Amino acid sequence: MNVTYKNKAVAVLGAGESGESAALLLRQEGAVVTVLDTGEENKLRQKIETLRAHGIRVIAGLAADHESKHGHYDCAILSPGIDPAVPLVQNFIGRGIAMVGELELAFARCECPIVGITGTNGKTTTTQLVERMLKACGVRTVACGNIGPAFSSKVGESAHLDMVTLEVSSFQLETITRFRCGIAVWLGFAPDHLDRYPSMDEYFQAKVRIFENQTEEDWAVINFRDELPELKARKITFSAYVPGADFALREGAIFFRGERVLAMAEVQLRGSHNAENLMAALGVGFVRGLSFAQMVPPLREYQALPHRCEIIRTLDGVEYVNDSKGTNPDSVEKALHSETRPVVLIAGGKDKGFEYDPLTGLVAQRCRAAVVLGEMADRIETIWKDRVRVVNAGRSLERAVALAHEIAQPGDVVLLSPGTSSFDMFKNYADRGNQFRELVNALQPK
Ligand code: UMA
Repeated sequence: MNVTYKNKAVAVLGAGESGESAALLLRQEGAVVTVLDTGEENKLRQKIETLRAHGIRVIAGLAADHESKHGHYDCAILSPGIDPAVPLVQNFIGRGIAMVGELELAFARCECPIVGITGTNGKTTTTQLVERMLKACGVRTVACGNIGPAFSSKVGESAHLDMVTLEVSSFQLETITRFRCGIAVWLGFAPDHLDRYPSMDEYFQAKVRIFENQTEEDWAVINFRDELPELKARKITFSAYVPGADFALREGAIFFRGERVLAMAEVQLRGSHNAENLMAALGVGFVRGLSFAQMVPPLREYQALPHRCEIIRTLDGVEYVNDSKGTNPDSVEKALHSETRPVVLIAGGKDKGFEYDPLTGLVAQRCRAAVVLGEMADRIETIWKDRVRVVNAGRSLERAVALAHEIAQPGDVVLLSPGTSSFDMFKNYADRGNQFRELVNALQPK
């Protein structure tokens, strides 16, 4: 650990999971900590009480904005959930106050190697697969980072760990300086977060920083299909879609350099995208010197997380699947590719700047109908209506479920895979998925 903040005046920007964890960590080190959050004070009540109980000042709402212009601080810590372009951040930068990202703050204190896992989709599933596999093989580790809890809330344990299993988002990578992964996992890349990045390239440039500080001693476990810059680290490649990688998917099984390792029929996960998540986890274990015989049992037992192609029930011969975590078009594509039966797709939500045109061909090919929902319903209807039957549920998930129930035939799958975020109608993707599950479970047989 190099920089100490003892007796320094530190502003922590954001009172979310990262900000709260960073503030508590700094307080323990004897810093004088102020958390600034321009959100409404009444929404932060619980956080404010927790932080103040630890001797941390909290300034919320407009007062935080004012403080960011005039308060005297030695440095500021930035939460990844805050777009650096906002005034709260720019006011500090404009005054020449050093800005440190929460990931970098924690990294500087980490006393064991890190396996960092990034990619547009699959991060959380793969982070959980890796954590479970390493633990079952006797490797002391804990999962944290974008998956939650924040890295800075767990880094204090790192002296007693063999490895930290860290889910890393592009937002967290934007502000790194020395952050380095002993093993960096690149799951894949697709359009996302276009409400934060002006272009796909800027999103890519942020994400690819996970390799920035690696050396020849390190490892990169990467998706064979993606064009990546020259890497210093040694590489292990995987692909469920194209031949030639170290890990391949053939006849429904995962092979490593020709050796048959794991049949997809043996695991609880479905689809080629999950085969790649499993390959990435196996790649991490391989570079850690674990044997496939050790790795396979825990991977077999892993249950898919809620809202990720979660099977809810079968009614009148129709299976209902909740893929509410499908918050970008790439995840819808993967969910549709996982299905072999006709699909009644429920899609749409908040306008994050996505184009649904690239999905039109696949939807026309795989779907009996599309039920469109939320802020983007009309736009998606216009794009798809000439190629597939589209019914518009407006802003009612209840209506969407009823329409899908009416349309679906025995042998079909009703799939909620919205392809964008949920914030137009719901608290978050989990709220959307839970409401969907309740509505489906309340359906009566036809
Ligand atoms: N805020 C301000 N002023 C502003 C803008 C925001 O004060 O101008 C405040 C907000 O009021 C809020 C806080 O900043 O209180 C941001 O809170 P947050 O929960 O959005 O952000 P973090 O605490 O940094 O949470 C982040 C990740 N969220 C995002 O990156 C958006 C969490 O992942 C992660 O668990 C957490 O760090 C711990 O490291 C969530 C996420 O959605 C699941 N991640 C994105 C994704 O997976 O797609 C990247």
